[in-house]
Amino acid sequence: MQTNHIQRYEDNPIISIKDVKPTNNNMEVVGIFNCGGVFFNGKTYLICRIAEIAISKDKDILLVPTMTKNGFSMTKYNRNDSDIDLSDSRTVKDKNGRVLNLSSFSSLRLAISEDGYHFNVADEPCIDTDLAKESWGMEDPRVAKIENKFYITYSSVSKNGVGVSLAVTEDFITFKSLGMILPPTNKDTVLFPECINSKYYMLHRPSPSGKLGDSDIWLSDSTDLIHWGNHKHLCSSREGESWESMKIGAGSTPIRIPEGWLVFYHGVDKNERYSMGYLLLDYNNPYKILYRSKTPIMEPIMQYEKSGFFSETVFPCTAILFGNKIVMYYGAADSNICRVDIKLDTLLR
Ligand code: MAN
Repeated sequence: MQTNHIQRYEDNPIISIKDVKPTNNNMEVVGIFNCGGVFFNGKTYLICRIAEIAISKDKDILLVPTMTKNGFSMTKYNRNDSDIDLSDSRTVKDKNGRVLNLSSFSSLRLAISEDGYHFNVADEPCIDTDLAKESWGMEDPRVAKIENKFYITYSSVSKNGVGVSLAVTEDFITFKSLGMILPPTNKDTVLFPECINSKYYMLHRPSPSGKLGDSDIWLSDSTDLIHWGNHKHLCSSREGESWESMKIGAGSTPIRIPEGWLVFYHGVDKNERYSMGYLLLDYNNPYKILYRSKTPIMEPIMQYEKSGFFSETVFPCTAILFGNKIVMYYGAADSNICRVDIKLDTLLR
């Protein structure tokens, strides 16, 4: 179903597994999905998350790749082992629910398009894996253009947890890592593209692991993009039967529109179904929420969103404003990248 303001591209997905070359002959690409991107010098640049598993000759054995200084090391898990839990396709857990490993390894590669529909995906990662913090992979990039540089926030995953790292590029050819800016457990971090009252701002999503607190959206500020403070809780997941009862996380880089800052975010329900909503934040004081969508503006309803490496998922990371229209590139079922065009006037009406 399409609504008045949401127009999915009819030939979705626009980038899929077949467009991606595996890292080597022992690996199989299982997804190209959550991507951060911008429109720059007439081209669309997307930094895409590529997930790969190791090819196993024995169907009962799951081989999990992790990065070491000598290349990939494979950890073997027997799918019939009753001591491990593979019920979530993304992880290998023990019987107590502790994550022993991710089931795939993710890296970040650049995809470039002249027309916004046809993309070429690079064969190599654009940002190197840092073994100290990313031996389990790099995930879910977002890009913000700030003062003529492009800043990339992404999740760094290792056995020590998931934190948020920052990298910068001026040309999408050379990239410089600026280190981890938020320690575990944190992800879903988007930078505001402009300073507000001489400070940089970001939205992020800490996940308290105990029984106190929820996985909600927070807002922080900084004077140098590296050191962040003034942490404040911005908005909560909604309780009960809601489409966003379990957790929420910022999706795309905030867009400045006349009404304020427009931010698309994902909400997860109790069945781990990922849908999309939006927030409108005050332009001068982003701590003030002017509007929050009550119902999802997009849910996983198409086959390519309902079924994949992690099913029932739409995951927005890129929204680009062209006149009165937003062009969004989103991850579908942790398998593909899709495009949806969103008409602003009907969305905000
Ligand atoms: C988590 C992240 C995302 C992923 C969703 C759905 O939020 O790991 O990368 O898309 O789960 O699996």
